[in-house]
Amino acid sequence: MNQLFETVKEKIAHSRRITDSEALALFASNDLLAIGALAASANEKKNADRVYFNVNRHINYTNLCVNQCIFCAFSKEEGEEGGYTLALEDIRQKALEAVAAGATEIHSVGGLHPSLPFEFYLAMLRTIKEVSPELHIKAFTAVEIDYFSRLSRLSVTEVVAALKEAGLGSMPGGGAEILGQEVRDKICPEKISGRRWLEVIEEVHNAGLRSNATMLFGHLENYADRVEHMRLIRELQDRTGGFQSFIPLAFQPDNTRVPGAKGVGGVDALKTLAISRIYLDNFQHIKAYWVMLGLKIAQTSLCFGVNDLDGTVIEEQIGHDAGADSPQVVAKERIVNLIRKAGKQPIERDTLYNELKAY
Ligand code: V47
Ligand code: SF4
Repeated sequence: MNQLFETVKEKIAHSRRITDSEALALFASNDLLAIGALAASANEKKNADRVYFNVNRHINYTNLCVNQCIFCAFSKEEGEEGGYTLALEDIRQKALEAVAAGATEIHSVGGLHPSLPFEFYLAMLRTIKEVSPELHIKAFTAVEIDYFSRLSRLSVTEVVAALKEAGLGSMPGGGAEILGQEVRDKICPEKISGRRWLEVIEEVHNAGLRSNATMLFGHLENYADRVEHMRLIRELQDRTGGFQSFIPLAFQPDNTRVPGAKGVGGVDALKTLAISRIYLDNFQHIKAYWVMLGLKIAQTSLCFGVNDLDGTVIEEQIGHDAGADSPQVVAKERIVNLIRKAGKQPIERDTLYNELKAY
């Protein structure tokens, strides 16, 4: 085994973190199986053979957005064909369907709507809670929170307090993309800066809400950008401990404006998931979002350091608008089976990783 793998193995065994240059060297290596074995051992120490999933439903309340990120095939401008905004009654219906399907979580995000008032978002949360107070609402990215703060002229802390009061339970990890500004200037110039994303999340964690963190990879970024992104996330986790899981999102190129976009191959996907497990030593959970990865790579990633498969999802739009060929919904039994066939133990969890049922 070469020196790099020896060093990383030693570090994992002694719970010491790897450096940025070691992470970069792993990205530069083509020994996918060696990287995967290291990630699997790091995961084994934290999670043994437990693999988590939940039963959830997505509600994308609007696709109208004042930003125009070039990687996004979901958003529309006001007046453009295909634009929509759900009424509170539609949201109620979707929450009812979720409860009927046994969901414990609603995952809700949307575009930055040009004119809805802040009260709409509070009403949306209350509507879902009226359907079932037990449903956990994981909603709004740091990008939306920052937008609400400007819209309502309230501070981030005040916005979060109002949303919590109306029923918000935690936040998903979107909007992070690649935090380095040079890449952001190319792929999402109107979006809040990487620094602002980190600032908002820090305030959210300090207000007592947990969140996830994502990384959109496979567009215009290079390996150094990925490592820098993970370093910023690892440093924030050191300060707050408020992140639950890290989710590398494989870029889907269809209907986007990313020049020369080709999408992410299986090797890059598995390598990136594995390196994130090794590098992010202060994360308990690394999630493979099967919508973007496809079910086969998501399942395979369970042997490469991943310990979470997200959920049953239902009605995902962001990835499918950009050409994801994964199903719209996966039955709980299918997820359980995928995990079992990887030789792991399926655990149904709630959003905060309380174990609901071991299979
Ligand atoms: O922020 C947009 C990404 C994100 C594309 O926290 C794209 O549990 C791939 O954050 N190809 C939203 N990705 C989704 C998200 C998420 C998903 C699942 C679970 C959780 C969680 C969070 O989707 C956006 C953006 O980074 N995205 N367009 C695309 N063409
Ligand atoms: Fe709007 Fe989000 Fe799409 Fe960017 S990624 S255009 S902020 S919906």
